[in-house]
Order: sequence, then structure tokens, then C-alpha cells
Amino acid sequence: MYTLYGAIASPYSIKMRAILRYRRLPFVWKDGEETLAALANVRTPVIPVLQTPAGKFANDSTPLLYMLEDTHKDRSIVPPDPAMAFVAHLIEDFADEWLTKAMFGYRWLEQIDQNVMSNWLAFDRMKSGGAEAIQAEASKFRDRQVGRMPLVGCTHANFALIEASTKAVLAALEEQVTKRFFLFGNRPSLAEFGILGQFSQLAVDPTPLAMIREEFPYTARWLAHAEDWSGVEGKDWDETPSDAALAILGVAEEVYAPFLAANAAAIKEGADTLSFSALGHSFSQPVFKYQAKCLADLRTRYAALTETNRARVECWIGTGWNKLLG
Ligand SMILES: N[C@@H](CCC(=O)N[C@@H](CS)C(=O)NCC(=O)O)C(=O)O
Repeated sequence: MYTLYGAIASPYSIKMRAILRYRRLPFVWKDGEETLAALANVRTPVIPVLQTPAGKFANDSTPLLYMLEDTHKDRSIVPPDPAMAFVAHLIEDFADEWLTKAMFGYRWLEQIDQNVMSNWLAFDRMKSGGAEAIQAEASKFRDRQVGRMPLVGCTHANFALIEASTKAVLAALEEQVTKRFFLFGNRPSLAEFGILGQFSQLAVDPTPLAMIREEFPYTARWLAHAEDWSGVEGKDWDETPSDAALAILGVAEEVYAPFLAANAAAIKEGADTLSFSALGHSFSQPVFKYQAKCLADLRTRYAALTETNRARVECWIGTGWNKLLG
């Protein structure tokens, strides 16, 4: 049995829990104080933390999902075709590293969301002590999170681009989900789970909940389904990405490629801040080392493709990535 230490307000925890469910791997879900305690067993203090049946602790959802791929053969979430696997990985990475700004911004920019969500997050952790004690903790947590907004680029000035790109991804899903559920076949891939993680939170927090129900109602419902796909029996992977996958790759090309390029260039120059423009909006934030690692990882995966597969990938991801990956 695995143990997943997470939180229901944590996008990466919901992503990981949905993967374990789809893969039919027996696990126990822990949250609250037990999750906090589990952080003592990992180097970087981020959740979720997964404990394997052998008792080993690890975190960071992307390496974790690949570890599960190495350990279990059935119900894989990585397409066997290397070109399809590359673009599925790219969408997952885009969700984890860029769409997370929507999750964080929608949660902490407006007062209504700050209030409701800080109370709920404190409640999730404490589960006792009464409403007053919970609210006192909530207010400390809220100050900490709101204080971190500029660090991750979630400012009012940047939010126009974050929101425009998020709505473009939601629109692509809305166009597809009433016809077919999945992006790369009749079964889910890591891409769907990456998107689910971030967007599961948009379907809970007050402001984005109203937005998503009003503007993207079937996607809101699709997200609820995605939390438990243990009953999905589809065994087939397609040879080309679905229309929604291609549209999401288009958004990634317009927004995530220039973001990664600006981050890498700023790090190289020794600058503290990165800036770029996309979809008619400007964006700037402090540089981020982790995302330089993500780019290096994308390059390694891209370089490992055969020439034929690279040509297929290039025609799906658009020319915006050429200089960056090649
Ligand atoms: N790359 C990591 C990111 C995990 C992450 O950022 N988790 C957040 C919660 S969703 C966290 O633990 N943040 C620590 C903090 O807020 O101090 C993953 O994919 O698991």
C-alpha cells in the first residue's frame, strides 16, 4: 500500500491522487498535521509526499509519476509513442509551471478568495480548536501567501496574461470534452492529470468557480470526473494529438515558450528579473531556478527523439519552440 500525504487545496496533491486512482494502485490518503509531519522525510518541503509500500519517501509529482511508470506496467499514463509522450509531457509541464499561476492568482489576488480559502486551508489542517482558532491561523497563512504573490509572478499587473492563457486552455477543453474525454487516446495521460491538478482548484475557489461554471460548464464537470478515472477501460493511444491537445500546445507555444526563454536568458545574464510579452500582455517576475531545470529536462527529452519523431513533434508544437529546444 502507498501513502499519499497531501491536501485537498493542493493542486499537485489532487493530480497525484487522481493518478493513483486511475492506475488502481492501493493507497491511503493523509492530510493535515500528518502531511506536515511527512515533510521531515523529504529534502524540499513541498507536498504531496508519497511513501512507497517499501517505506521510502519521495516528492515532486513529475518524478513521482515517472517512478510509478517504472514500477507498474498496467494502466500507464505515458503514451508509448515517443512523439506523443513528448507532447503529453510538455502539456503536463506547462500545467505544473505556468497554469499554476492561475491557481495561485485566483486564490490570493481578491479579498473574497483570500478570506474563504485561508479559512478553509486552516480548517483542512487543524480540523479542531473551533472557528476562532482556525480563523487566527487562517489570517497568518493568508498574509504569508499574499506576501509571496510577487515572487511567483502573481500580481495584478501580470494577471491579464495569466487569465487570458488560462481561458484559452479552458476554451480548448470546453470545445472537446462533450465529444471525447481524453487528449491522446481513449485513456488519460499525464497531460490530463497536470491540467486537473491546477484546474481542480479553480472549480472550488469562489471567483474562478463562478467564472468556470458560467463560461466553461462542461469543463467544470469534466474536472470532477477526472478526479477518479479508476473505471476507465480504454486501452488505445492515438497516433496524433486531439484538437484540444493541439490547441493547448498552441497556447503553450505563445506563452510558456517565451516565459522559459526569458527565464533562461535572465539566469544566464545574472539578472534577477525576467520579462516578456505574449497575447498582447506584458509579464515580469523574479527568475526561477526550478523552471530552468524544467527547460533542461524538455531539451533532453527532445534530443532523445529520432529525426522522424522530432519532425512530428515540431509540426504539433509550432515553430516558437524551435530555437529553445533544438
Ligand atoms: N513541483 C512540485 C511542486 C509541489 C508544490 O509546489 N506544492 C505546494 C503545495 S500545492 C507546496 O507544498 N508549497 C510549499 C509552500 O507553500 O511552502 C510538484 O510537482 O509536486
